[in-house]
Amino acid sequence: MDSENEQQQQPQEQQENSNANEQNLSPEEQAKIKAEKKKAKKAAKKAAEAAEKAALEQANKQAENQEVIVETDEEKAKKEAEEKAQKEAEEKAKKEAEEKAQKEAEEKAQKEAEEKAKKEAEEKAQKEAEEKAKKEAEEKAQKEAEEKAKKEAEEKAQKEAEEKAKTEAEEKAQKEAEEKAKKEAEEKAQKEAEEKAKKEAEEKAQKEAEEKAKKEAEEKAKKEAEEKAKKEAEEKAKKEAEEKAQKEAEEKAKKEAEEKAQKEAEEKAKKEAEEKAKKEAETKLALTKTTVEAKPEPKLVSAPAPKSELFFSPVNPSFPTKKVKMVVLGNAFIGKTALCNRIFKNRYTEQTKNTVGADAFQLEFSSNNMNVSLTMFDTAGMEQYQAMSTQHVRQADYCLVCYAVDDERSIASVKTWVEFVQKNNATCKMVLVGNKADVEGKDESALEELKMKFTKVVKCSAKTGENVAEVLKIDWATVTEHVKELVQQPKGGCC
Ligand SMILES: Nc1nc2c(ncn2[C@@H]2O[C@H](COP(=O)(O)OP(=O)(O)OP(=O)(O)O)[C@@H](O)[C@H]2O)c(=O)[nH]1
Ligand SMILES: [Mg+2]
Repeated sequence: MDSENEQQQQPQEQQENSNANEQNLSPEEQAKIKAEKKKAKKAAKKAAEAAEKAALEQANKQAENQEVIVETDEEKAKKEAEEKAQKEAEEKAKKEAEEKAQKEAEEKAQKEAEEKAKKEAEEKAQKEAEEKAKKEAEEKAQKEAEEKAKKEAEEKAQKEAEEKAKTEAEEKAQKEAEEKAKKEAEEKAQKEAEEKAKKEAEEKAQKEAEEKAKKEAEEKAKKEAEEKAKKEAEEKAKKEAEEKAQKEAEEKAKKEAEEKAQKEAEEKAKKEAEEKAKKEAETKLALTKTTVEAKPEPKLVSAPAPKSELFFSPVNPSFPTKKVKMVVLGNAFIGKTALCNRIFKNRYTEQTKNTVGADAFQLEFSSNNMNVSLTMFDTAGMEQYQAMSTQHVRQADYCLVCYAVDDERSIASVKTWVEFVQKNNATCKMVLVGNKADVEGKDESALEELKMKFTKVVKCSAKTGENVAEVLKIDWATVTEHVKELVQQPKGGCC
């Protein structure tokens, strides 16, 4: 009985649960469940009908089997009771089968509906959860994006603010540095200006002091020089008077010698000219011969006096005659006298004496349709005799400025001799003669700048005679005949 109650109670609870569940469902879902239930009920009814049919068939079968049996009353009552019991049992079984089928159908339908509902609910829940999750994810992403954007914006703003601050700081620093530099430069400039002003003031003071001292020294020196000059002038006047007397005596003697030499030369030339016409054919041969003979002998000490034909053609009476005065200048011991001896006498002497005063050489020859009457003064190189050289230079048409190629001092003195000539006779022409070319020479670079002052530059050897003839190969026509008057000029040697 308890189990029966339980069985009756269970569907009721299930019904209640079902109703309760249905109440939670949507109207569509409830309609769906209802339709399912209807379907289950139909199926249960069908099952019950089938069971009833089967029980009926079985009872009919049993009745057929028992028809042949002769029944008694007892047996008949029993049989009816049994049939009744069986019928009741069958009805009960049928009812139970129907109930069970219905119950099972309902349970099945309920279960399926629940499962379906559950499934749908789960799907819905899942869908919702997914949507929610998706939504949340989107919201989150959006939020993150916003936060990121916000953060980036903040960072950007911060960065810009920092950069701005940095730029401002840099500008400020630069401005400060510039102002500082400007200030320092101004201070420096001011300082330098002050120092410069100070220095200039000091220099000015020093300069003034120096100028003052210099002026005082100059005044003192001037005073002393004046006194000295006065003294020297007195001494000089005295000396000059003495020298003048000596010079006049020398010139007189020299003039007499020159006149005598000139007279002799003229007579000699005249005689030679007369002989020349007669010996014309022989003269050429003789000249050639003489030239050959004239080749200097290194050891020739006292060669016979040569004729002027050694270097020049003889005078021609039909030619006009030009008188030329030449002066040989240069340091002592460079071979001036030796050179004159070679030119005028074709003679060379190893041992010579220093020239004292001056020696005169006379030579007449013809050149380019004119006769040249050449007087050459061989001056003394020694310093104490240079006063006389001054006089000769003043009257000269030509000067041979000589040096010895192996004598450095004589090379260095060429400049002084040139200045000496230019000072005393500005129009005088000059030939530069480097003697002793037979020996090894010294550096002559100092002469380079002077060479332009000479009409001719010759290197020769009085000793060997080499190139000596070149010295007097001059365009005599261009030489202005000397007409200068002897003008008394203040004395003073150059060297
Ligand atoms: N090797 C060489 N020696 C020479 C030459 N000419 C002159 N001498 C020598 O140089 C020395 C001086 O010669 P001088 O002719 O007396 O010299 P200077 O220039 O007339 O001297 P001062 O009369 O004192 O001015 C002598 O010993 C000569 O032998 C030359 O061409 N070659
Ligand atoms: Mg001499």
